[in-house]
Amino acid sequence: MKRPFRIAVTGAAGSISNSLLFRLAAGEVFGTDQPIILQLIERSEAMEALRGLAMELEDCAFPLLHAVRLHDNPEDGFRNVHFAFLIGAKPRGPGMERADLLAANAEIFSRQGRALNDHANPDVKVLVVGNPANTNALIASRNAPDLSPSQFTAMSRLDHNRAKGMIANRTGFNTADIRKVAVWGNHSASQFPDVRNAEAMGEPIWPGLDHDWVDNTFIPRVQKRGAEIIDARGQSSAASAAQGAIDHMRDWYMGTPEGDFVSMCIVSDGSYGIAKGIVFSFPVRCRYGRYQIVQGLPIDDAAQKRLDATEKELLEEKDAVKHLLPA
Ligand code: NAX
Repeated sequence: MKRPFRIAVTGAAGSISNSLLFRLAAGEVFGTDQPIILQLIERSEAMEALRGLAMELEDCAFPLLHAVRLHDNPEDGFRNVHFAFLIGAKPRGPGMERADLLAANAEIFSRQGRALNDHANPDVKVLVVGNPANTNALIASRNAPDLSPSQFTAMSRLDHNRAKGMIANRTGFNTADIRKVAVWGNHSASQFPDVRNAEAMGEPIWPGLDHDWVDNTFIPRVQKRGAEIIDARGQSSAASAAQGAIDHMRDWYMGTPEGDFVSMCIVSDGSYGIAKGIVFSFPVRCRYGRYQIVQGLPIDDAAQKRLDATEKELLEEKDAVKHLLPA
């Protein structure tokens, strides 16, 4: 029997976690022969709800789930964890400005970064889902000086999957046949979902696509899909966000399929001229638990404008929290 992985999840009583946790416990991320221990973290006000969720997990009698621990602070919750899903975040309240939202979350994620630094397994892999996800990941990473920045990522996989789903719908192919979709930049309405290199059954789809549809329907629709879902169901994406988190962590740990790439927000190394140090979504390939940016994809003038716009937004976010970023 393998030794269990310790997995931390913050915001564990929330909507996304409610979909994620049962699938984690069923083995969908780390494999059906990998036992896990869940270390669930919530605000003290939500501990009773979390207790209820833990009872349900227990009642499923998942063979892989060796233990569930409940914590109301990240210092205990992150102890010895191998993987951390940072899902809990402060939502935007009435009258709250973007800068206030960034600052409120900066406090949460700087504490969590320090706690990961001091208490997690030194090889911990971190996925930030809570918004503003890219800048939250940057703050956590900068507060974890003993960990490598490459251990901190944020989620653009939901956007990637949305783009893939829409292209499959448009072209009549199955999503499994669509490859090499990419999402660049911030997980926000400035992101650039890019299908210029996409293939269906190994053939390029760009020449056969209506480029007006791409610019005026596809791109804005992926960018604003989160709002479209809130309008329709009165709540933000939950099950699809959990699916994005599952896909992100599974591919990071297990590797991406041959001949394809996925999108992950990672600390920029300057590839494609993107400012070093910001957390930016790039097309990546994963192998042996590491990821590498896919190099050499063609970027034309229109694509460059879109990259510039989303990079600018991330630089502004970084500037708004600069006082909370240790040198
Ligand atoms: P919910 O409001 O249902 O749940 C959030 C949970 O986090 C709550 O139970 C709350 O008590 C807890 N929490 C808040 N601060 C915490 C802290 N400091 N420590 C531990 N727990 C804390 O939100 P949910 O729908 O689950 O969404 C969670 C986050 O994901 C939000 O920030 C949301 O904006 C973000 N999203 C990110 C997406 C992405 O693609 N990156 C897509 C989906 C989602 O919108």
